[in-house]
Amino acid sequence: MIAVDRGRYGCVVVDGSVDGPLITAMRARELGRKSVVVGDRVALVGDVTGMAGALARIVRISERTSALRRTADDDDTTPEGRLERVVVANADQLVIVSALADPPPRTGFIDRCLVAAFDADVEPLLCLTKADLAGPEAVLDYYAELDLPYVLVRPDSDLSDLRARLAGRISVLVGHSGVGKSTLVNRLVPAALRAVGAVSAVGKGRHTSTSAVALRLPPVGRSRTDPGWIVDTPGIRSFGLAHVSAYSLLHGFPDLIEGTLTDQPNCEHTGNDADCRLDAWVQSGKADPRRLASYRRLLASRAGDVDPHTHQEDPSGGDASPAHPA
Ligand SMILES: Nc1nc2c(ncn2[C@@H]2O[C@H](COP(=O)(O)OP(=O)(O)OP(=O)(O)O)[C@@H](O)[C@H]2O)c(=O)[nH]1
Ligand SMILES: [Mg+2]
Repeated sequence: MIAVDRGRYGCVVVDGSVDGPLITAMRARELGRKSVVVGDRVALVGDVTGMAGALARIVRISERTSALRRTADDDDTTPEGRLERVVVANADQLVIVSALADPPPRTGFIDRCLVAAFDADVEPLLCLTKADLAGPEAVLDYYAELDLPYVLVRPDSDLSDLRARLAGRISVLVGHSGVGKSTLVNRLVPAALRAVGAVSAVGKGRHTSTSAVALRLPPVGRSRTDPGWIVDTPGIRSFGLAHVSAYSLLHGFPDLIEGTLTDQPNCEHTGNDADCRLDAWVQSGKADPRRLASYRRLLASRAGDVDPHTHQEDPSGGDASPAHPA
């Protein structure tokens, strides 16, 4: 399933790198309350010709190889607002898109995405856009102790490195509104015609893209190998992680894990755990203190100590300007 719009699901039959026509489908009653998300492999019955007016039914969802989840805390005033949602199913790679300026990078947000990627067993790739406006040094310095793959993108940059990293897999783009996800998708898939918005509209609650769409990448040269799929998603304000256990949170911080090995088993690694060895680990220069601070902010936000609307982006993580809404 590659796109959803008002209860109508767009599906394609994929055979190697050859795709069939777009088939419009609705949910069959037997699915019950199971949600169908972009990336799901589904079984269809009915009219699967894909011709105008044809409507098929989704009768089954295959077991997912991965499920990228986020707790939607955009709207935590309603019970539904705290629901954990699967964003995309069966993805292999999470492409964390962050602009280097306009809007400024938020390492707190990137850290959350990394946790979500490790939790979903999806490989992370940092994609730093608008490299024509600012340099990547501060962000890369913050992640210096991680083996985090990254690509730099500017309007005229060569995308062959990125294409090589996308080949043969399903990759999901996530990032704040206005960082250039759809711009990038349009460059990668010229036929995509994804709407692109002016950053001035950002922060007024408007997002240019309103639903996730999976797009087949065009073949590279004459190669017959699968060039992969890319999923454009609407900009998000935060990546809610309430569904991730405190233990799993740490896996988004591989640079800190070794520092916890000599801790008492019951240590929760918060600033209140007097015996926590992480402080000494950082003081001895084994990890960046900003990373420990970010980890503890995440722990605290999960414990409900901090208002998720004000804490979620760290002011200290190498990006000074809080001027832009997170
Ligand atoms: N200078 C510069 N501007 C860029 C670059 N990439 C994108 N932009 C501009 O940034 C603005 C936002 O781009 P979009 O592609 O709509 O951003 P998005 O991430 O898809 O936003 P949402 O759909 O709201 O989540 C547009 O005005 C783009 O022209 C870049 O590499 N450099
Ligand atoms: Mg967009």
